[in-house]
Amino acid sequence: MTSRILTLSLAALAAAAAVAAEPAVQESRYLWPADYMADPAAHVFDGKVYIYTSHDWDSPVTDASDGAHYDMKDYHVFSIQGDPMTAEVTDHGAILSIEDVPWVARQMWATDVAEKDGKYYLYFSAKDMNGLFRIGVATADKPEGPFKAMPDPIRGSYSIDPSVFKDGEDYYLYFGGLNGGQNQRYDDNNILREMAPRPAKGDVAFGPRVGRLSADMTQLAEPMRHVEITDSLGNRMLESDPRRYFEAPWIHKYNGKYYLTYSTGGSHLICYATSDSPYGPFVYGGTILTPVTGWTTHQAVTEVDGKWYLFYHDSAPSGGRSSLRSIKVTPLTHLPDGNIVTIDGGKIKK
Ligand code: FUB
Repeated sequence: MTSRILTLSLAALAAAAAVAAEPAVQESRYLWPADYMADPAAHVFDGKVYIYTSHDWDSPVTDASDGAHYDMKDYHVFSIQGDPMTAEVTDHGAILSIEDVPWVARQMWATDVAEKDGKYYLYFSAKDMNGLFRIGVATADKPEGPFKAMPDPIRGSYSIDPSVFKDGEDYYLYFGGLNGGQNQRYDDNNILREMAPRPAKGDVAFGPRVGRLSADMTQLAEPMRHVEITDSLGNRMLESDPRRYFEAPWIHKYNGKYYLTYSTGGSHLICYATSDSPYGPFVYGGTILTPVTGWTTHQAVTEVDGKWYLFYHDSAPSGGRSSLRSIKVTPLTHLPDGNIVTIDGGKIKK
């Protein structure tokens, strides 16, 4: 009993220390001030950085209870040749819209793209006719599209925020977001639950899910698994922990380690956790980005010409309207011990 109390209080101290780390105020760049774009996913294809985004607009939908005000209808792509902080940004326009996908009813949320054998696969999350988020795939011969959607979503897929990580010959699909993102509605066997409340404060938090993609990139080759995230003492993160997973999984590899970065939702942080396996378990490492202006925070961590960058969004240009976000980039630093320097998200205090 005593050792459990000690473990719990050590975990609480570690949580407080990690959240309180002093952030670095550093240069950042809005990439496309002409329009509201969100959820950037950035990759280098053919020597250029391609940034795939969801597209915010001034929708009349104001119901925030399940995220309905994130009422997006299409995806866009931008490219940069050279330094992401200074080089010209090219707008390639809309690459996939609701009317192009027969199974989609509304809310085209976050997306990501992977390349295999000269073909490009766009993974996207949107609601079907039953109001359930599913993950779809669209294909193209060029990174800037045009993309053509498969007629149906990935078999058995659910929830939001797909991101794909290539590891050798294998591609892994990560996804999952709580609340409006519906992750909590699916059990360990990926079965939809009728009654599915969020875990209680003292329960283990939900993590993202992962599954290896099939050779043709359009289905999962294995059942989706829960990704576990622990603190540095090996304890699974609890729902009450401000560092626990909420949405926006993204994997990058650095010095042989897998880094999972994610949003913590209501505590508005981008955090990271590391592992020796793409399946985890991942051990919490720290905060990458402190809160930005606006409710959501969502990131991609990408290496460009030997330097690392954080692509993200905030709602400062729209005066803090959470569903009108703008994409940004800033340099990201891995320290020699593998930790990542915390960046100040610059939340505007009202
Ligand atoms: O853009 C809609 C949702 O907001 C995304 O899917 C989440 O990651 C959050 O950014």
